[in-house]
Amino acid sequence: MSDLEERTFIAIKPDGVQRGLIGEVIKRFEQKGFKLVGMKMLQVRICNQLSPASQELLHNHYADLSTKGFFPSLIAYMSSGPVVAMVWEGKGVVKTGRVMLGATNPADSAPGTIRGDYCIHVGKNVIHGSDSVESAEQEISLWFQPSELVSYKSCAFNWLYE
Ligand code: IDP
Ligand code: MG
Repeated sequence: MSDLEERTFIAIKPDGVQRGLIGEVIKRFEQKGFKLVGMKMLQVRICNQLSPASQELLHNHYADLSTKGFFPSLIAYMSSGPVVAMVWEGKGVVKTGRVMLGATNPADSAPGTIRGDYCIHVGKNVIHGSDSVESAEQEISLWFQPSELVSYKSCAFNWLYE
């Protein structure tokens, strides 16, 4: 796979959806030049095993944090409303995506970043982004079926890349 086809998993968390930030997040990634190759809205429900998105998804997604004291509240937060799950593609999109998000704790996120501009508390930090190429691949396969992702050449490609 070409490095121009690097992919990352970005999710607008329930607070970001409720606060009307879906368009703002998409706008920032689009304007940067990254390409949207998958997107869906879903709600992870706590009690409904028939839901397309079960809590197991969140337990897998945040498996590395399962021993943290805030883990139960993190799962409750992520289940508290719809999320918008997306896959964005482009050169360096994992690392640059993290820079665009800002630090985990919005108190430390620089102005100009999404978390720096739109939130205050670490437990309501509006957006998720993969932290490495490996975790991106794992998260994308957790949240999306291969058939839900598209491959296409952007008409802006030659104006973005040398
Ligand atoms: P990240 O989202 O920047 O990758 P992680 O350390 O992977 O940060 O933590 C995942 C999510 O867990 C954070 O985005 C935040 O929503 C939540 N979280 C992390 N640390 C805390 C904390 O100390 N208190 C409450 N929630 C936290
Ligand atoms: Mg993380």
